[in-house]
Amino acid sequence: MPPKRTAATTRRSTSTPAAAADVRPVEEAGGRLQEGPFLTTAQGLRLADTDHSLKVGPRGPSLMDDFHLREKITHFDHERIPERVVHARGAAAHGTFQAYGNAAAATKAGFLQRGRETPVFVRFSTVLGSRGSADTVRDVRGFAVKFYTDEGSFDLVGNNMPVFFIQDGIKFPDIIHAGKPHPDREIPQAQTAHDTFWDFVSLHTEATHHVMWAMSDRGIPRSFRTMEGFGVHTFRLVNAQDETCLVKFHWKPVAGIHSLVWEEAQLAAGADPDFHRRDLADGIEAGAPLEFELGLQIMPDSEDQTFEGIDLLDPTKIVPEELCEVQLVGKLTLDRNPTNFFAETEQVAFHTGNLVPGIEVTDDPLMQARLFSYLDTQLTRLGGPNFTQLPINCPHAAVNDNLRDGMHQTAVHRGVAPYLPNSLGGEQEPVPAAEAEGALVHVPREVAGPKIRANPVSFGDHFSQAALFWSSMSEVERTHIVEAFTFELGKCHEQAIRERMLGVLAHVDADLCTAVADGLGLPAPQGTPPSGVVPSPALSQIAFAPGPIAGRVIGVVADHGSDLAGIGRLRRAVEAQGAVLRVIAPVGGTLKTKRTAQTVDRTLLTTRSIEYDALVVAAGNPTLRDSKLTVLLTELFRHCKLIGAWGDGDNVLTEAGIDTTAPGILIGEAITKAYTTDLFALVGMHRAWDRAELL
Ligand code: HDD
Repeated sequence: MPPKRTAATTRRSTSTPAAAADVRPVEEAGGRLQEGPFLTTAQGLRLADTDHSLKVGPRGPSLMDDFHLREKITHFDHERIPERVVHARGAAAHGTFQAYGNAAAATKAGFLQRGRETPVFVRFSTVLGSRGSADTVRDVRGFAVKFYTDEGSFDLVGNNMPVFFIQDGIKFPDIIHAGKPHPDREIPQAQTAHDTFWDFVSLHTEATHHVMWAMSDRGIPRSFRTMEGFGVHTFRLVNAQDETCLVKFHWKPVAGIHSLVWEEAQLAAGADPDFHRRDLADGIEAGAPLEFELGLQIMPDSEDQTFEGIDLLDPTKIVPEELCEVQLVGKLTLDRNPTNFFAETEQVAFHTGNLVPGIEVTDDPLMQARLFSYLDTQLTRLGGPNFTQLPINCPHAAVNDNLRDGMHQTAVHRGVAPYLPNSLGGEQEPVPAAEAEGALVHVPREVAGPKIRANPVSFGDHFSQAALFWSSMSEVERTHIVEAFTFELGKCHEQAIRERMLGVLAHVDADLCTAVADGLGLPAPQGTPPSGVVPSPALSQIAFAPGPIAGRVIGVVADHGSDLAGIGRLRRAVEAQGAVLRVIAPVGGTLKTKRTAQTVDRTLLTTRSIEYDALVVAAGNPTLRDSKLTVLLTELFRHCKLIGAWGDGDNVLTEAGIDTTAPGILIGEAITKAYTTDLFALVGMHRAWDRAELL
């Protein structure tokens, strides 16, 4: 059967009145569904053989008239598109945003009104690495959300850190050139532990607050589901009465904010470079959607656009939550994996200029440059101006844009008058809408001043919030920050860069500077750190109460002869929490007793400690011993993760040299309700940080 032709594909361009732009859904586009019983060419011709090129006899040569060979190879030759210039490595998911309905006083944006549910597509990413780089490197994570609202698409293109390296977008190429691999040898990949990055940062002190975040645990999240997201800039909201306020957007993870430790991040980069991508897809597939609440910090739209002395146009500054509460206005649920990575995750195009009525931008000079860059970059990356017609980029609102032609035009537009005004379009010709009809009408604002290249004086404060961040950290978080700076600067070859960066840290905090200097074996310079800094406890990510464990992975070490009934009870309890249980045994296959069986998910050869948030040893094999098991357990111990055993399983821990009296070690008689309750509470705390003192 030839593909069915639709009205859209057969209609010829005439002088009939133009209707809405006629973009064919992909499933109607000439039989491109990749279905049907037979293999065909791109023209739909059925193929008899796709394994042998057309040759003169079995030993060739190949013939020029093999159109199938040429089509197959030509298409393959052009399969790749340029990767994103930044944020090339990413993974994404579909979901919905449910508004709580309490934001109407601040904004008229339709998707934030009561009862609204909006489809979304979210892409998480790292900034510096190439498309094939490892997930767990120390870096900022992108958190880009496309809301397909019925007023048009709104993109909130944020990061997992609320501040940025630079205050003015004109510096973006500089910071990225400094952070990317060195241009001569293209190394190191996906990391900032090298000379050019620290050369730039140490000379460019407005990056100091940002690098405090990047060197903290925020730079190595446990998973996409356990990181915060931030719109970074201050936005302007407009309500139905045309009243405005200034706002900062936050995403709060329901699973809590949790990170890896540095050694895990490094191990994962080798053992499973797809660590975050796999976790995202596996979690969704296992029925544990990712959940985040959208929060707003709402501040008056004051003349000077400051709040409590903080310049709201400076993207290197936060507004501490203790000064301005984050009000939760809706929930994002990511529960569907993409069907095709290239079509969706790779081709999705975000743009900070995709706004809806009720949300406007401010004069933040970083934001202003972004408004240009996001549209521009797609022209190269996606090969022309029609990328909004790609299914993942199609708005769910009706489109009637008078934009015509261009590379890869898939719409068959009607009519002869794609211009305004016209007298030939007939009654259905689009007309500009009024504000009451849903148009985005910019709030009128007076703008005046001399034409200059300069920063406001307030942008000159580069240290007060870096010190605020440091002062808000717990002891263990501070240790991690010191170790991160020491590691990164230790990887620099130029002594002058290390010394200059120590000079910068001396202006943040003397203890921080001394600890890093000690690690580098250098003298600590004197600085003038800010005084009177008031910590913001909300910045620390140490848990004080157990959080949910959905999406977490618990390993159970077992062998033939283990308490399989106990493993069965443990599995049911773990799965009831939305978490995953994996059985690890010396070799693969199935562990069986007469009454029950457990499939082995990993062997000691195919697993590594980074895969587990907790690991328990089953009763029944007290002599189980293997050097790989010892490595597994000692890594978990070092990373302060929960380790448990029931019955005589604790012998295995002792054999491996694990101190079973240390914090975060759970020994029980059997798998009972009480045991699993304690287990989940400890996993919900993420780590037994008290153990760190023993290490
Ligand atoms: Fe950007 C991609 C986030 C500043 C220019 N950016 C990109 C992505 C995220 C961010 C999450 C990946 C989107 C995706 O998944 O496709 N960028 C930010 C944040 C910034 C920021 C939170 C500061 C607050 N970006 C920024 C500046 C510029 C750019 C100042 C240029 C002046 N960003 C780009 C870009 C990218 C991009 C070159 C590369 C791929 C793309 O846009 O679509 O246009």
